[in-house]
Amino acid sequence: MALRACLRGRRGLTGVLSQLSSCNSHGRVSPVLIAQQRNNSTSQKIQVDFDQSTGVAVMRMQNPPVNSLSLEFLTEICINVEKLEMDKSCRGLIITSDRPKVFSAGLDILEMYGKTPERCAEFWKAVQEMWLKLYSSNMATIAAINGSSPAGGCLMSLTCDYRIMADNPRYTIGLNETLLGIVAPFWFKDTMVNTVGNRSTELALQLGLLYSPAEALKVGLVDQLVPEDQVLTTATKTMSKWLAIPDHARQITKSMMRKPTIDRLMSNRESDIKNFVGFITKGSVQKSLGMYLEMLKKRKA
Ligand code: CO8
Repeated sequence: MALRACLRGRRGLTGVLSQLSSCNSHGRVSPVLIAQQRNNSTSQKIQVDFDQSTGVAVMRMQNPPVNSLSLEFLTEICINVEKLEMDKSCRGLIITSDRPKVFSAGLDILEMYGKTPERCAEFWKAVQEMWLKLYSSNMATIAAINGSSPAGGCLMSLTCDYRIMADNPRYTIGLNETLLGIVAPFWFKDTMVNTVGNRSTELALQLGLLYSPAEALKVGLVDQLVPEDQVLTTATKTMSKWLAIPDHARQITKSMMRKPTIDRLMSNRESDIKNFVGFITKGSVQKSLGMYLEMLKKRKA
């Protein structure tokens, strides 16, 4: 992957220099230029605003009510990330939510409840695909976590290079799978270990811990807390720091850190899908999921 990063040769130092040369005398990019170069694309569930003058795309998830990751939504995410990845002028990606109070509720539980093994397999392949695309991205990636982010939502933010969360004690983040009577697969676990270390992951996964923003910061699950209305602006400012590093050096370093984890899933994709389907279609697991869904509805009532 490091080689791929090199060969694809995202802008690198030359890119940084050419970007500087398009600035005015105060070092700012002209607003006219920004307006001309902004490149937006919207699918039903995702809004992407790509500013060519900065090389940064903002991807907003808008899948009501809680940005749960269904097969359809995961597919849209993958297509959009792939498009940005192919566009060499896009160097940074900020992922955020357009929904109030929720970044993402994680995997769509309805995709795992009462579905055929074939459909479950297709769904799980899409979950793997999203993780692979984001975790191995050559772009610098920042999660602007402007709401709760349990389970798959937490995983999604863990694929990013940096996490900024709204400092609102009502929000939580964590891999809470055991609370649903299900088990986070090895690559969820590996991603968390790579972020917060073995001991914190062991506690978090066994107990299905959902952390408040302050607790998440303390354990290293997020990197920074800011007032809710500053999540996106802080992410944008932070991104310029990441993009000041020559791309090839940053990409090769990222690849060096993440490659063993990615390779592990790549060489076990089929068996991981089989494990998931075998596990999720078990009667006892289906019962747990059914009870959890009921609990969600009751809590609302
Ligand atoms: N999937 C499907 N529907 C969901 C989900 C979800 N993940 N989360 C919420 N919903 C539904 C609710 O049931 C509710 O539906 P309805 O309107 O029909 O009653 C609607 O969305 C709105 O939910 P809330 O009223 O609860 O919304 P709030 O804004 O009050 O709260 C939260 C938002 C905090 C996100 C809350 O909804 C919540 O805690 N949701 C559950 C989150 C969760 O536990 N997700 C785990 C999913 S499993 C996963 O991601 C990894 C699985 C790994 C599998 C490994 C197997 C081997």
